[in-house]
Amino acid sequence: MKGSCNRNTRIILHIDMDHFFSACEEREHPELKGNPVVVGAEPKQGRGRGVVKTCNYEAREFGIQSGMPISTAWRLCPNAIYVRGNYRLYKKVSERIMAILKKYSERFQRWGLDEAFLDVSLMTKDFEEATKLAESIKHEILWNEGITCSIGIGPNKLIAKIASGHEKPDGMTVVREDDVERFLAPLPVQRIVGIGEKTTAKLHGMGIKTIGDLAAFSASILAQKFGAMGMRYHRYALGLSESDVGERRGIRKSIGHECTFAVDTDARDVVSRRLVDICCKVYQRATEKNLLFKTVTVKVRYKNFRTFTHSRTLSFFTNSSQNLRKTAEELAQDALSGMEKVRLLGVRVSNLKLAKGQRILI
Ligand code: TTP
Ligand code: MG
Repeated sequence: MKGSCNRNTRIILHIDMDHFFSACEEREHPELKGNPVVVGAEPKQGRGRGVVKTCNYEAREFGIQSGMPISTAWRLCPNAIYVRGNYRLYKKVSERIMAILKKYSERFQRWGLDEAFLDVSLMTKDFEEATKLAESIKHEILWNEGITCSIGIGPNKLIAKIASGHEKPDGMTVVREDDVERFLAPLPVQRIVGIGEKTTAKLHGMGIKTIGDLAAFSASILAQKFGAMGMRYHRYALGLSESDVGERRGIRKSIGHECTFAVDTDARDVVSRRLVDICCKVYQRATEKNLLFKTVTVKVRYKNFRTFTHSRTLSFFTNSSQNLRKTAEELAQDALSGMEKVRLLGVRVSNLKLAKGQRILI
């Protein structure tokens, strides 16, 4: 819909780099361009362990995706170029991109290594002007860093974020306030931030497949089934989100660490020791960033790739290593009580807040 918008309407951009890690690799090694490129563990002729971190869009055409075992990626495309991650490089490129973005609006919020929000309401008079500004951003990042990004423009952070993923790669999706319902209704529920695999499965069981289905569903039944999150999902499905850009500047959503055993194991002491090591790493990273956490998640992947994740939300925020370790051990107990061999173990803390600060919500 054209024309200038109501001045109360906010105009928010969400910028997300395309296939970020592999794009950085292509930028450093232009000879990779045009080939399928996979960043992650060593494939070892299909016997490699560990997972794909990301891959470029050429590799995605073979069905490869983030989080997939590297051995599966190899089966799908043995001729892809496999690269181990160079995190120092990704961090540097990320910092330079964030510096570019910050110049466009002081209402800036980094949202992970390769994505950020900008509130441009004060410097653009309508969505047309905001689109032109977004084109300049894309151009400047491509010119300076050789990397494409996708930008979503919407009346709030929720819509902007969903929109940036709508036409990847090198996309630009504009959703004006009047178009929100039409835009959201046909999308699958898992496009809403925070709706992961488990919640999606539950919602499907209730006959809710699309965001439109969720918006039309009874908020009170959602609250009964999912607690406070149910109410929030319903509000999100209606396209409602009030949080300001910059509210949680620089704070991440979760901190996790996982590792794949060199050999699948059912030795309880080996698994327990590794769980403690992983907890230590997560604890260190959380305290370095001065963060408290409330939710602990343990992930166990078995030899047959069946994956168990179990979370517990404590009734208080904490940064105690003992709380983390004890909760992780309790959560892991069920998963490790069987005889099945374990392939991968992971621990994640979420529901974070700064030791002095606000909670992290979109
Ligand atoms: P994403 O933005 O989710 O993915 P992407 O940039 O690779 O691809 P897209 O074009 O779909 O945006 O994540 C950014 C980077 O974070 C990604 O390049 C690699 C890393 N990452 C992981 O390490 N593990 C993961 O499971 C995911 C999803 C991403
Ligand atoms: Mg990305």
